[in-house]
Amino acid sequence: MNIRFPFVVSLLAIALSGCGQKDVAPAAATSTAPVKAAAVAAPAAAAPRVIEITANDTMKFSLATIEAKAGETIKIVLTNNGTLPKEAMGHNLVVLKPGTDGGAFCAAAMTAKATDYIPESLKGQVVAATALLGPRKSEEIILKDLKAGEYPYVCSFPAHFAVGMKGVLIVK
Ligand SMILES: [Cu+2]
Repeated sequence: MNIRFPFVVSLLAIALSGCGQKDVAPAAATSTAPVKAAAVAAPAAAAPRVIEITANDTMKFSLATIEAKAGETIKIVLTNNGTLPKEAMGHNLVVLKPGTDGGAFCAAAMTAKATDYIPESLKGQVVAATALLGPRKSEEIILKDLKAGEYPYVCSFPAHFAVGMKGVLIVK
């Protein structure tokens, strides 16, 4: 474990930097606008569609299905509207790769409290995840240039998946 951990971290770092480069690429090709417009053109790169999802003390996401188009970029904003403390009723939103078994992921996550219930060994199955949110906290994730597929999403706080805190992002 002592030996493997830094290795895993450096692999993650490589994977993340790879994503970063990919993210930068598609943005540039839009503007050959006249001089006057150019001044305001820079921030106008297509804003992602925003999808608001709430969670609360009843352990359900407000949306169990999200639909998107292939190539689309979406921003998912998770808000925990509950009142119970994070240690008892934290919520996250973890988007998993198509074909991932959300139940198995969450079973492994139960013992991963130290990493906010994202098991190190299964990070390769995660497309994106919010932090674990306490009451009245909110966090967003951005999913760029989505590929077609069905992406399960879960709350990996212990037992929340079993109660039904899950959904699917369908990209066509
Ligand atoms: Cu939850």
